[in-house]
Amino acid sequence: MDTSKQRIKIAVQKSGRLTDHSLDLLERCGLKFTQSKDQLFCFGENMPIDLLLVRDDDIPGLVADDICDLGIVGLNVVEEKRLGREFEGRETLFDRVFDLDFGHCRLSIAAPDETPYTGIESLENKVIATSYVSLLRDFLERNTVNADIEYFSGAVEIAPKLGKADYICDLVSTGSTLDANGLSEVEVLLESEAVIIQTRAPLPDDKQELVGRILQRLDGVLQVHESKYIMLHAPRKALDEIRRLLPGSEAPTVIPLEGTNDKVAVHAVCRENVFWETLENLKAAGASSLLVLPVEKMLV
Ligand code: PRT
Ligand code: ZN
Repeated sequence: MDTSKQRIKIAVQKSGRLTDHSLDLLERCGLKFTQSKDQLFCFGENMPIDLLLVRDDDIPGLVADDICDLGIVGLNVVEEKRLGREFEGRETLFDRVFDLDFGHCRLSIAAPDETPYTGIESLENKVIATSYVSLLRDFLERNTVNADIEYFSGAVEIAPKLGKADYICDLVSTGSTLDANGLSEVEVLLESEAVIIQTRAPLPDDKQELVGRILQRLDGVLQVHESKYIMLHAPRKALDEIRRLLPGSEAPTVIPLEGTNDKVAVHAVCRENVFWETLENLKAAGASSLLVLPVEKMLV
């Protein structure tokens, strides 16, 4: 008997922006894994739930083809695949179950700063470089704009400088990549975040029950945001940047530090997990004496 058939497989990004958050979320659902030597597979130790670690672009296909039962991937990738199949007249074979509240970004059209942009009609007969051909095509069709789509697999932001395109269409999160390349956002096509998708293939009862259980746990974890209390010292002039970097925090408490005018203590409740990367970014912005504490109870 092939016991692997009864195990749930979840496709997760192997190495990228969604990896830490995806694994963290699954661990918070009480799942424990051991990683295989080739690092492509994580065996579920305490439940028959395994992970396949793959490139994010492959996740919708693996779920659609029923190789994985569930997948965690950006809505941008899901929508690109869904629309790509729709344009080819093929059915979408996965369902978006719910949004996971991390990996936030948006797919936007950006113009070189010197380009006069007066509205969507400015795109008429222009060339737009993107890796998101289907999402862009859908947007142009919905707005009855004729423009040429130039496929770029990466480094889309340099296309105008290379003389390959008039505009670009790419993911934006902080906007610093656009700034660094003299580009400004002119249209937002899609607001994206990580989502969980499920295969449409019918599952045997025991597997369906297990998928139901894991989705229920995920839902429970998402409802209780894992808040952290963060304390740090910062130069007063870095406060705006530090506020921007604090993940999911509302107005932080700013306290003057005895014996100095230019430094303050900042205390904030962050309603998202605080990763090392965030602490490193805060430090680079001038913060020191960083302390992150778990929040046990909160009454707001
Ligand atoms: O190797 P693999 O194919 O798995 O990874 P990848 O390189 O395709 O993806 P990765 O890890 O870069 O991103 C995975 C997912 O994270 C994306 O599909 C989005 O859903 C989400 N995400 C969130 C982002 C960003 N934010 C983001 N800022 N994906 C990419 N970017 C890039 C963007 O393409 C641009 O180059 O970051 C740059 C812009 O960032 P800012 O902060 O300068 O605006
Ligand atoms: Zn990718």
